Amino acid sequence: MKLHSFLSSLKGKNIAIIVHSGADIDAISSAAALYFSLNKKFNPKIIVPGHASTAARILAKNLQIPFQTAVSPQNLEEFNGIIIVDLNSSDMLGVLSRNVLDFKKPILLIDHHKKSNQFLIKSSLALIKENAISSAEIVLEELKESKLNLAPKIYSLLACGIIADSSDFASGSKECFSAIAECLRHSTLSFSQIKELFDIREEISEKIALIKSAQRAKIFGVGELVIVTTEIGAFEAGSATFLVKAGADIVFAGNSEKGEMRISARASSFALSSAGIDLAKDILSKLAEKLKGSSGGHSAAAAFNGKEGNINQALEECVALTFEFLKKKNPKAEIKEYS
Ligand SMILES: [Mn+2]
Repeated sequence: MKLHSFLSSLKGKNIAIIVHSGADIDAISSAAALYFSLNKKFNPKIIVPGHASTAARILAKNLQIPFQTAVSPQNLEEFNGIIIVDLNSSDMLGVLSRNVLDFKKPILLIDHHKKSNQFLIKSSLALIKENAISSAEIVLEELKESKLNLAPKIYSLLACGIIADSSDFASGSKECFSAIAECLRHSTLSFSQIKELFDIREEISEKIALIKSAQRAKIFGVGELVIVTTEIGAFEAGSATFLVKAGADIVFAGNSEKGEMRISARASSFALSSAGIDLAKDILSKLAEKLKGSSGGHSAAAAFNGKEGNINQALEECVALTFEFLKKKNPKAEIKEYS
């Protein structure tokens, strides 16, 4: 009942719901589910530091989710409390990290990432379930326990978060499947209609970007694993997911422009089970150390953000770190490039 006790501790109605920079579907759908269930009694506002992902923007357009982006530090004093969703490390708050760290009123944190060493708050109000597949599942439990009246739209939203963070149920748990069953029971939409709410292939530019990511792929083999890197102007997360669906086991898709370098990494369930790799911990956190950037995510899906630089070198570094990891498991492993 953390949400319930947080709400009763507030001394006013203004609540900021803050997600991570580069907000993904799980982040925006969890934030929106909170927004639409609180907006009758409270005055919530969704804030995305930096930018939201393409898929998140499509979902927000389709379900009229009001959110504002913060491109520079922002005074948060007008709020009586903050709910942070889908992150627990201060660097994932981007431009707002200092503002949140300085915030003295109640903060509730709902997340399913591994507890980072830059953990945001000391408060007992942190609600972290590292075994949950998505933040949406945790939000669903909290909303139900708070006895709020949940409209069908809220169930559709939470279903989006579960579908996206489980990579279409490539990973899942019994809690995750029972949560999606519950969402589908109460939503007015079918499973495929829900998936269409955040389908990035609805625009031609995105379809072409995904196909180009395959055209530009560099392909490496280590034992049974296929590692792919690609440089793409945008949609790096969508491209990485697409290339895993196309057959790659480990993908690094990146770009570097406008002062920023971004790399999205995805792994197949075969890579997770056969190599035991954790992309966030074993690869991108090490890249972040080398390139002085930041990283976050999970074993199968992770992201790196850094300063603009040579993207090809950074992608080569990702492959080298992956090979180094695989070689520790099997000293006889060799790497081969397929051209
Ligand atoms: Mn998530």
